[in-house]
Amino acid sequence: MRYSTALALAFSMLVGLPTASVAGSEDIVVEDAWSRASIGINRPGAAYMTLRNTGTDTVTLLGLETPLAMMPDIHETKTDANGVSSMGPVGEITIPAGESVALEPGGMHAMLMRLQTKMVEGETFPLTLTFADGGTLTVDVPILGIAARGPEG
Ligand SMILES: [Cu+2]
Repeated sequence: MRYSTALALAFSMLVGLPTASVAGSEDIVVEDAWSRASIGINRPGAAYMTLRNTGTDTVTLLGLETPLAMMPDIHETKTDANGVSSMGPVGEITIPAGESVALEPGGMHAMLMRLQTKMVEGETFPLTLTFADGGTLTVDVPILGIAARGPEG
C-alpha cells in the first residue's frame, strides 16, 4: 500500500513537470558579477560578469535596467592599432548555446550612465537583464573597492 502511494506520487510529480521551452533566457546563468565603488555620481559606473548559456538555443541579451542608473547600456571597449581605446554601445549580445560571454574590463561591459546614487563598497545593486524572448533575469551585483580588477577584489 505504501509502495503504490509512493508510485502514484512519483507519477503525479512527473506529469506536473513543466514542458521544455524553446525560449532560452531561463538557461542563462550569471557568474562572477562585480562592479567598482564610485567617488560620486558624476561619472558612469560599470558592471562586469560572465553570461553562460546552459541551453540548446542561442540567447540574445537586448538591454539592462537598474534603479542605480537612469541609462544603463551594453558597451564595448575597443583598442585600435595605435593603442587608443574608445567605447560605445553594442546594441545586443548574442550568447551561443553552450557558450559563455564575458563582460570584463577592456571588453564588453554594462555601462551605468547617469548614476542615481554613489556606488558604495560592500553594497550590492540589482541589475535586470532583458532578453529577446521577453525573459528577464535580475542579478545582485556586489560593489567592490574602487581599484578592484575582478571578482576576487
Ligand atoms: Cu562603457
